[in-house]
Order: sequence, then structure tokens, then C-alpha cells
Amino acid sequence: DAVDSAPAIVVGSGYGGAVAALRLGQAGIRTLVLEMGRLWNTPGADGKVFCSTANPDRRSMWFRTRTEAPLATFLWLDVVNKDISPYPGVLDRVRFADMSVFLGRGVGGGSLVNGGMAVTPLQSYFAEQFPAVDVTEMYSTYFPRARAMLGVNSIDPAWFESTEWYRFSRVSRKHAANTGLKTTFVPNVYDFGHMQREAAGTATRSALGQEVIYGNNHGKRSLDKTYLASALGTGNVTLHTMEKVKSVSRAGDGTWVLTADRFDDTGAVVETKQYGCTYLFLGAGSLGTSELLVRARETGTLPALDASVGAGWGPNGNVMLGRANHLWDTVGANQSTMPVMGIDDWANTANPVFAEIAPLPTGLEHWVSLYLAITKNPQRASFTYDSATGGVKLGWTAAQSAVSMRMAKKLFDRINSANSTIYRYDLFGSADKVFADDFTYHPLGGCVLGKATDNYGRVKGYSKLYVTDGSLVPGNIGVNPFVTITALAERTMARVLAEDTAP
Ligand code: FAE
Repeated sequence: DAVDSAPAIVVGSGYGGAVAALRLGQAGIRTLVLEMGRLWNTPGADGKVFCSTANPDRRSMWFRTRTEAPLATFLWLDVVNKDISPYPGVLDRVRFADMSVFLGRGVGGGSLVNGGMAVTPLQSYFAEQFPAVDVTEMYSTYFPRARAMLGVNSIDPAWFESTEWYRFSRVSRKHAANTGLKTTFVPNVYDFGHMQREAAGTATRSALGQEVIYGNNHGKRSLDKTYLASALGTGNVTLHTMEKVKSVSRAGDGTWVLTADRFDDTGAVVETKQYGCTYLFLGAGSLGTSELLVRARETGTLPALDASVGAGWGPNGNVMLGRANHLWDTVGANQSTMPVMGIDDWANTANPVFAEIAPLPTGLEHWVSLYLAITKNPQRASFTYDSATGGVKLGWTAAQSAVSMRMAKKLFDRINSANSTIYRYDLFGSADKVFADDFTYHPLGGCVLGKATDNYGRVKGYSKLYVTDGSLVPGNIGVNPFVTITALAERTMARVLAEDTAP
């Protein structure tokens, strides 16, 4: 096979990959980005790039015959999921034994499908999770840099108070206040100016048109519009899509050798390619990067990788749940898909929880208050190599999820008690499933900073090999994670470009 080579290769185009690509390109280093998903820029027959949650088609999910949305049912009816034809759609759900992980697939990774909540973690908890990182520098330099580059903005509080589209948030805020709990506004990368124009009828509806987990056609500043657009604009960055990196090894001269499968829209492999580079940046996400490195260590292509590669994984304590409101407490038929508020009980050391007030936009009044709780679950798990499949297994157990569930339940039992309300029993597939603790939106860890890497994401055991994505975060960060991932990647790139790549 012909070897295509570049000074630097970046695997994956989510937050970690996008930051690496931009900073390499700006430094004048010719860089190739390899992404297994599609470039989402071409409208389908309906004139839209992405489909909506209300009417999913093949664009919704990664090679499925039926959608697998986080909410399995509604009023016990299987109305949420729809049959689709297999296609490299934008949302994937990777199922391990006791935990499934939602992921974005495409140029922009998770930024294509996520809720856009751009939260900077509490400084004290960041310091607890990253004891060797200079927090003053993080909070004065890298967090502000990440927020500026990502296009973070905040909802106009006056509009928030008056618009029907955030009634669901105001109702949950009132119930939190009745419980003596604090709520806080959360910034977002969705353009709130665009959202207000959607409400006024002068812009095409996206956040107000039930678009989110299968992509937003308007308004969202996903990475393809921010970091990646700037990266390509340097003229030094090239992007290959629909190419999945399978293996990483080191040539005799110390350069990196990668193999990647290029496949078509049916999933058939049309070509297996070889790539070479001097500097290799892994931004394939917690699952992708952990899998590549565990496989490399266990199959002997990179035997010097540290024993902690694959360890330190957690789901950020995620638990989804719904509460049933009183008939007079309507949440509104019209709901924006972009969350802007959270219940912040993290300071409660007996039971720290940050719960995002999540929308459930169906176009009908349903009296549901939905939440994605982030709990301070200390449990961690490891990825192990599965020689039968060539993939990895994740050791996370149902008992470990139950730790998150109990923490979420403690908080929401208080809220229900203060408001004389109950849980919703019809959302997650069976009447005894009130808390969805078996999936996560926030996979974190597997190549933890300072354990599997040095304090800057340089992988232990090898030089010129770096990790820049969510696998660096030790299983929990207490808030939605992409601002943290982006800021850590900025910190890594500043250090690496100053120290490692100078001629
Ligand atoms: P990620 O964004 O997953 O990017 C990895 C990329 O690498 C993907 O594009 C993959 O297709 C690609 N890839 C993987 N393996 C390979 C391979 N072998 N070869 C080539 N390419 C590969 O990683 N976070 C927030 O902060 N706020 C939110 O509101 C929020 N909402 C979310 C809602 C949903 C539905 C989901 C799924 C996630 C949400 N998240 C949210 C989480 C956030 O999107 C996630 O933490 C980041 O995307 C992780 O960034 P990474 O760079 O680690």
C-alpha cells in the first residue's frame, strides 16, 4: 500500500481533534485529520442537512435499522423510535454490557449532536480532579480562550423570563426554589440572537424546531463552524472523512504508522490505507482513543504504553429522569431544545449533584419536567482488549450506575416532596425504570492526564504521541464536559508547540 504521510496527523475531529488541528495549522505544520464520520454540509432531498428528532430518517443514527433515542417511550407507547435504513448517520449509541454511550459521528464529533451547554467547572472541583494542573493558568488563560473560540454566549434574561419556549425551565426553577435549591443560568454555543429570531418568525427554526440530537440545521456553533473552519483556513490542514483508524504502530525510524479503513455509505470497506507522520495527536474521544491505545498495547504494536491506559473511565455520573407536574403547572407545548439552566446542589457535600433542566419538545403539553443529573459518583471502570472481536470491553457495572442513581434520587425525592409531585414512569421503556442510569452523554477517561500521559497529554512510553480529548478527564468533572476538554486541549497544544515541535 502507498503510504500517505504528513508531519502531523490528528485522529478524530471532535473538541480535542479540532483544537489540535487549528493550533498545528497556525504553527505552519502540515496536518492531516482522519475522521470516521461524514462531513455534514450537503442537504438531502428535503433541503436540510440534518433531520429532526420528531421525524428521524437515515441521517439520524450511525448504521441502524431503528433509531435508539435516549427516551425509549412516551406514555408507554413506543412512539419515540422509528425504523430507518442503515447509513453513516450523525448520532451513535455504543452499547457495552451495562452502559451505553451516546456519541457524535462526523466532522465536529459531539458538537454536531450535543445540547451546546458550555459550562466551566467549579474551580475547586477542577483542582480536585487535576491536582497537578496550574488552576490559575487554566482559569485565566485556557478556559477564556476555549469559550471565546467556541462562541459561547448567554440567553438574554429578560427574554428567558417572557418566552413560552423556556416555560419548562421556569417551572423547574420554581420547584427547585420551593425545595430551597439554587438554580443557575448556563451559557451555550447556540446563537441566542438566532433563537430569538426563530421565535419572532424571521429565521428558520432549529432549536425551536425540535432539532438537537440528530443535528441542528441553524444557529448552533458546532466545531465545523468554529475551530475546524479556522483550521482549514490556515491552508495547512487537510481532512479525510469516512476513514476509521484501526491501528497505530511505530516504524524503525521513530515515525508513526497508521492503518485506516475507508468505507462507503453502506458501511462496506472500499480501501485500507496506510499513513505515516512524525507527530500523532489522538482526538478520537474517550471511547475511540482508549480503544486505539488499549489495542496497541495488548496486540504489541505499542508495548511500552503505561498500564493505566484504559483505566479511570466514568460516565460523569449521568442519570436522566422525569417528574410529573400538577395539571396547573404546564411546561408548554413549545420548548427550545437548548438547555439554559441547571439546579446546582454541588456544594452539598453529602450528595453533590448538578442537574441540567432538559427540554422534552414534542409539540404537545405533557407536564413532564426532564433532567440530566450529573452526580459526583466516585466509581471508575477500565477498558480491556477483546481478542475475539479486536475491540474493547468496558468493565462498568449496573451496581456502579446505582451509585449515581441513588444520588440523583436523593435530590429529586426532596424536590418531589416539597412540591407534592411524583416521578414519571413511562419514559424509559418499563414502569419500574424511573431513572435512566444505564446510558451516558459524557464518557470521560481511559487515558487520564498525569497517569497514562504526562501532565500535558504526552503519552507515557513514547515521544511525539499526544492525547487531546475527553479520555484525559478522570471519569467525572461535575458539569457538561466540552469546555473542559477544549481548554485542556488548548493547554496541551500551547505546551507541545512551544517545546516539542520546534525545528
Ligand atoms: P468527540 O467529540 O466524541 O470526537 C471524537 C471524534 O473522533 C468523533 O467525530 C468520532 O467519529 C471520531 N473517531 C472516533 N474513533 C475514530 C477512529 N478510530 N478513526 C477516526 N475517527 C474516529 O470527542 N457536552 C457539553 O459540554 N454540553 C452539552 O450540552 C452536551 N450535550 C450532549 C448531548 C448529547 C446527545 C451527547 C451525545 C453529548 C453531549 N455532550 C455535551 C458531551 C460532549 O459532546 C462530549 O463530551 C464531547 O463531544 C467529547 O469531545 P471529544 O473531543 O473527547
